[in-house]
Amino acid sequence: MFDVEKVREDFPILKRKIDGKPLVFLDSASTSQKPIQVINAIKEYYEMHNANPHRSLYKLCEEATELYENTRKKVAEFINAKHPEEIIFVRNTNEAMNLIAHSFALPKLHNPNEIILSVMEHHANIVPWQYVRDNNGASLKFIDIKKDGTLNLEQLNPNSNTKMVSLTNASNVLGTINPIKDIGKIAHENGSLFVVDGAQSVPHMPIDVQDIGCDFLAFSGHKMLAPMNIGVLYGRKELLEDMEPFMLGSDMIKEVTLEKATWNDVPWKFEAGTPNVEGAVGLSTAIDYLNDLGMDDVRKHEKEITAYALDKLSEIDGLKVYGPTAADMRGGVISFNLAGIHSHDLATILNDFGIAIRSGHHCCMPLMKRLGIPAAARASFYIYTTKYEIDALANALKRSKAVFSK
Ligand code: 7TS
Repeated sequence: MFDVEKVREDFPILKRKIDGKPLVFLDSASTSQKPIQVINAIKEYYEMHNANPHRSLYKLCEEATELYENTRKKVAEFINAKHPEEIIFVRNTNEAMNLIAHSFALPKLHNPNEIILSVMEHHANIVPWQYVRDNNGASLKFIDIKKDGTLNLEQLNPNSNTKMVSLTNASNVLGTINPIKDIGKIAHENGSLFVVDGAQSVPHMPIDVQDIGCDFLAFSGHKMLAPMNIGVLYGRKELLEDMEPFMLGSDMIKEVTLEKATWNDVPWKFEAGTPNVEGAVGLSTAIDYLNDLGMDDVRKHEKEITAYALDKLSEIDGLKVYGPTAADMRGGVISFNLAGIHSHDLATILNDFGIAIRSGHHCCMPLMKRLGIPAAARASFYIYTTKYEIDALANALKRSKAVFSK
């Protein structure tokens, strides 16, 4: 049985006060807070097992290697990948997208090939493809959104030149959850690869790469209870084997002479240099934590909080929420503007109440332009978010409005 108060006890930071007021952390879409289990696992790693993995035969090295490689297996199970070798450790979603762009798209796509994206993408899923376009002549097409903040899928319409469709599973601004399984089917019927940005979905709902049928999935550990600088690129094994390496040096090499080098097998071919074992240990513990809660219950809790928040925010005059109106069509983020107040001012005032929200363009400048706004405020939720925190947000927003109307 999911018990939010019990969950909160595991997060030391949630006991913090901000200028004497209890912290209300509503910025989990930027990065999640970390439970004590993850913090302790990292501490134990450094106290007991630290060594550079894959390199030597002594006990500590064996242990560090096992911790790192066992996390790969755990991640594979978590997203139901067929093989652990399909899991590449990267720093974050941005790096995962760069890896696909450099190792797959740059060498394999060219004019007149097309990549389909959407206007709701995070810069991480736009800028690497612009680089590909500018360096190999491929073209980009952007699917628009409809009035309700969902994708206009009539515009998907791939043609014989469309080689890749890359879309977010859940928008970090609109909250929209896209029908990726249906989109993947259309992409594959056309012979296009399907890339999914899972930064805002993998931490929040059950994700099964075989069921979705995607070719690549990118996500960040730091948004799902793990530390920063450990992320994942899932890729189908046949594709990874046929791709060029991304970064060159040490662990990704099989043999080097002064004349040439040969590459290690997948996945190590894509992991140059000393890896982030501490991050892997944290990610492994984070996945255990989420599995213990159950990803269905994680989603259920967030849907309930989102529905409650949509309801509470709708009571505030002059407050406009962006994205779908129904909580089942959204992840746990709500972006909004309050008439006459810039989102940065709003975030500053809310900070005085101990409330942490994000403001600005959320690394989605093209979407801001499409919505005709310079910026938005955003509250985002996770397993530790409570209804009383939403009440605190709604009350603080009402007070902010009063301050500004003076
Ligand atoms: N894709 C989406 C949909 C995201 O929301 C983010 C981060 C990224 C990619 C990039 O993740 P990173 O770990 O590589 O940075 N989004 C946010 C956000 O909404 N606020 O801060 C970071």
